[in-house]
Amino acid sequence: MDLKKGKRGAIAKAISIVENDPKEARKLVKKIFKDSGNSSVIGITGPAGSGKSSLINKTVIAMKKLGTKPAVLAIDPTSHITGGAILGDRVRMTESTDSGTYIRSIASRGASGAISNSLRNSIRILEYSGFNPIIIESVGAGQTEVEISNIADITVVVFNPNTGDSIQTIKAGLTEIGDIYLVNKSDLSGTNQLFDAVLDYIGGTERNPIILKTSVKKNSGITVFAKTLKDMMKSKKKFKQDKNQERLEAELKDIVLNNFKEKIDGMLDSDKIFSKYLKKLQSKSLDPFEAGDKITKSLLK
Ligand SMILES: Nc1nc2c(ncn2[C@@H]2O[C@H](COP(=O)(O)OP(=O)(O)O)[C@@H](O)[C@H]2O)c(=O)[nH]1
Ligand SMILES: [Mg+2]
Repeated sequence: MDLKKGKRGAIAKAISIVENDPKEARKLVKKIFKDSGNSSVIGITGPAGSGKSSLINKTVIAMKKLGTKPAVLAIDPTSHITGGAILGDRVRMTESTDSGTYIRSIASRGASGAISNSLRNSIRILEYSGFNPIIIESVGAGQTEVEISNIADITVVVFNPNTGDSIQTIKAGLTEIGDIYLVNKSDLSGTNQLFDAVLDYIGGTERNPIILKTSVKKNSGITVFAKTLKDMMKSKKKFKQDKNQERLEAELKDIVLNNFKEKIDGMLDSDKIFSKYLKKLQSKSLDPFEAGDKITKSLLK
């Protein structure tokens, strides 16, 4: 029951299991599932280098002071390639780790578009261990920020003024997802222009998101941000149940589709119809779509 007590080693082990060992992961999820789904999930997204990790490092300390018990999962799509990013995050986040917050980098695996199973279950582990909120850091790279808003109860988008493409980023879809927009690095010039631009593009929308300036360097705006998050955790509580139900539906579909995919993948290798139409394709008497349709039809019979 070390996991329930929030023991660091037990959590680390459990997350490794859901990342690497599907069989053990099933046993684990069976044990903890009933006690999950009760923490606020805060997604923090934005371009690489916008200061998400630095900001989280400070924010969790402020949130602890406000009486919450945050944990952090940093999803880094590049971490499995170089490993460097993990170290970067770890180093930058040591301050908050020392204060007793659980922080971990996890690889975002799986097909693009699919929130990986391991992320869902890592969140469950942290919920079971008594953490609330669970903060997810994800690099805004195309699909991921949209995805993060699917699992997060609160979505935070981080911009900063020293990147010329910030306005482009704002236009490119991030306008829809944020509950809070941060203009971080507000110690740099261009902050007010960017703040005004964000206000113009996003502030007037019906959702009425909150827009704040923060600077990790100057340690300004962090307390306000932490307080805003805490208040929002409370105010969003009434939507949590509905969101959970939707997420479970999406997860169930994922699992069923995956099961089918694996099953059928195995069947195709020895399927006569498949090899028949493969030959026709290879000899160019059918095009790929035609061959695909024929095989699919025969499988669904
Ligand atoms: N000037 C300034 N630099 C910052 C601020 N916050 C973060 N940085 C720097 O921006 C760089 C990227 O920060 P990081 O937290 O790794 O960004 P992430 O990729 O979004 O997680 C680092 O060199 C930080 O020291 C800030 O408020 N002001
Ligand atoms: Mg980071």
